[in-house]
Amino acid sequence: MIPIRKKIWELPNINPTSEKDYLSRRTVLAGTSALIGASLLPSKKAHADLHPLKAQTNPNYASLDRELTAESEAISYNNFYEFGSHKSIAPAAQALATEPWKITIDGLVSSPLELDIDDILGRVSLEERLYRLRCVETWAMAVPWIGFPFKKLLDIAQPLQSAKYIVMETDIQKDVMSGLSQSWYPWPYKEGLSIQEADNDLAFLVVGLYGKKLPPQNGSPIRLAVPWKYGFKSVKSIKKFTFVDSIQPTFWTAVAGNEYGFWANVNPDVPHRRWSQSSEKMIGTGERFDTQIFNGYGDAVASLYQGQLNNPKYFF
Ligand SMILES: Nc1nc2c(c(=O)[nH]1)N[C@H]1C(S)=C(S)[C@@H](COP(=O)(O)O)O[C@H]1N2
Ligand SMILES: [Mo]
Repeated sequence: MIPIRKKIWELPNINPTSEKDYLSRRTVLAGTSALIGASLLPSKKAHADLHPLKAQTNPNYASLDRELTAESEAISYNNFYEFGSHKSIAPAAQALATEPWKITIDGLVSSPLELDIDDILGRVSLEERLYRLRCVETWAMAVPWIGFPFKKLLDIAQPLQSAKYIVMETDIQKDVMSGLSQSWYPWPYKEGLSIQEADNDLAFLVVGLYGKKLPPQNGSPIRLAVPWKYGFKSVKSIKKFTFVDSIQPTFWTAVAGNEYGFWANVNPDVPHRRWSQSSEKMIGTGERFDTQIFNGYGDAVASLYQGQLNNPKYFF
């Protein structure tokens, strides 16, 4: 990210820079003014308005190898470029309009749908899962998400046989997303998964965290969590799911395709072009862990990439 206001624990040992580091001086200046604008708002706002949301913990995802990240950290240290290319976007994100929230499901499906988020929530049951989150920038968190398996959305969407991939798009709200004025970025934020990945039990659509509804800065009202992949795959505030037959450009592959790939599976042995991925630093405690292949979720997902474990294309 922009190298200002970094705290010591944000600085990994091998000087990783940001997803946008190659951008021009003009870009950096614009990003800086967005930062100043956001930090004028009272930071307390980021913690206001959290509504309780209860769900049983899925016993398969009830424990982790590390302590959970403090809730106050998870909701105040965020990547959400629509609100600025720095980590303190939570105050600005409070302006995100999330009611009503219509979701479009289109492309290669038996019939296109527009559903209110509440219609979808009426057709699934929520559960809590403790997942690790590994950002490509080498910081990490451990978060108790509340949501439902992505495969439930596949049941609702009814993709055609010809559908092979899903494109997910974040909402566009020009009036409150100051980042959208940075027109060199390919808005809206987009990400993608193969249908097999979305059908894997680990792929999770999230509507809450720490026993509460998702706050805007974490991607309310609905975001993805795919913990075996780098954090940028876990797209926030999703408005649209489009089923397609081939891999489409994503936000980050369009911005810097030589540094960020479509597959983005975590692998400590495949470095980023500008830094090592061998270890990670926990937000809040600063504790450092060795990064694990598939972020430690290999038992669940390695079979999706059978015969490809030595192919770097799947790991950046
Ligand atoms: N729409 C949107 N989704 C996004 C991003 C973003 O900038 N915009 N950043 C991604 C990145 S790089 C990370 S690491 C995670 C961070 O999620 P968190 O803020 O809930 O920890 O969100 C991902 N989802
Ligand atoms: Mo990230």
